[in-house]
Parts: sequence; structure tokens; C-alpha cells
Amino acid sequence: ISGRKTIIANWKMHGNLARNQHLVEKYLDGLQSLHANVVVCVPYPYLAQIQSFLQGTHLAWGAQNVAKFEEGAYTGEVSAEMLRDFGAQYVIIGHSERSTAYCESDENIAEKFMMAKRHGLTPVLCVGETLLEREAGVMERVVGRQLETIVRLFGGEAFADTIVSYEPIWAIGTGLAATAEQAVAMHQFIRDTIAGASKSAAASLKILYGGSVNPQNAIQLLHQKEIDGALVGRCSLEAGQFIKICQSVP
Ligand code: G2H
Repeated sequence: ISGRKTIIANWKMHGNLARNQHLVEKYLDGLQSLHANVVVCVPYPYLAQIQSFLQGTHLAWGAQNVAKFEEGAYTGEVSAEMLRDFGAQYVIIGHSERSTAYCESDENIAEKFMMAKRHGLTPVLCVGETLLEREAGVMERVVGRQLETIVRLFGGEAFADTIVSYEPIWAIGTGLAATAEQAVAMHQFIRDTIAGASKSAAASLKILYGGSVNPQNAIQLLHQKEIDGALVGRCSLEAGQFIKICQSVP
């Protein structure tokens, strides 16, 4: 992972062949000279399509989930090796929309994280607290627990050259982003927590912010040295907005 900031588009369950082509062509047009790494995470069926458009360009691509198993009788699952077959370099792990809707445990998420790493994918681990947890002042305890499951099972070194995305659940898709101060404080906490387990892993870790990032708030968020980039949902579906977000990387 280079020292540049990373902007990841999370298309979630949106798109079709025609719309994807249109969107990616606009991305490629608008993102020619950039200071950022740009990654597009698409639904599984469109990996081949995105590979055909982005191969040989400066944009990378990835998926939004991966199986915790190598291979076998796991109906409906997609393995890390399969993602590699389609040139994926990144995979989002433990997004709250999955952990909530499909009851993913911290242990499951940790196993997916390691499976991605073992296969040379960069895992993008999502962590974050609910509004109730923030109001109760326990957000650091919650995020700490999410990180520590990986440390406990695989050691702090597991975080070397990976990405953690701080995604406060109250900010996801709500239009209400965290303030730069709130994000910076949590990003410092995340780096300190990992440093407590492995200083070298903490130094190579990228910490992104996700949750209602838009072209307006991106400027302030991305100017913070503690914020290594952004995970962008809704605004990644509008090429103009996504390009503006990428261009606001200083
Ligand atoms: C958080 C984010 C991208 P949005 O889920 O992962 O989505 O930008 O729509 O809040």
C-alpha cells in the first residue's frame, strides 16, 4: 500500500451492465491525474466487467465480502481465490450492513479478514459504533472490541498493510457524517490500539473514514493527516460527486 490516500467506491447492491459501463467510463475520464489510489468495490457478478474496463488503468477493484473458507460445499459463498481470479485486489470485510442483516460475528469477520490476507487481497475492515453506543460514550470500547478480536485470534501483525475503515453506523447512508474532530479522535484511537499489539503493523495500516462522505465534507475530512482516505457509498454512484471527492485529496 503506498503512502497516498485511498478512496474506495462501495457500490453496495447497485448497478447493471449498462449503468456500470457508463459510470466507470466517467470515472476514467474524470480521474486522470490524481494524488489518490482509487478502488471500486462492485457486486460479485460485475467483477469480470469491471476487470475488463479497469485492467491496465490506474484504478483498482475489489468485492464487498468474501467467504471465510478456502473452498468446498458452501452454497452461495465466494472464495478469496475466486476474487483473485478476477483481478480483485481489495475486499470490504464486516460492513455493518452485512454484520447487522446477516448476523456476522466479530470472529467470522476476523476469519474473513485473514482469509483475504492469505490470498494477497487487501482487506478493508469496517468498524464503528451505533448512535446509542456513541451517546452512552462507549464507542471506543465497541471499536476496540472489533479490532481486538483479530489481534486475539491472529496477532497484531495481522494488521500489517491492511485497511481499517471507521464507519459510525449512525453516519451510514443517513446524510449525517461524523465531524472531522470525531473522526480524527477515533482514527487516533484505532492506530493506538493496533500499535499496542504491533507498532510496525500500526505504522503500515491505513485508516479510512466512511459514512455519508460527499464532495462538501470530503474536503475537510481528507485534509486531516489522521484520515488516510474514504469509503464512499451513495456518492460513488454519481460520477461527478465521486470525482469531486477524489479530487479533494490534497
Ligand atoms: C458507508 C458508506 C460506504 P454511504 O456504508 O461504505 O456508505 O456513503 O452511503 O454512507
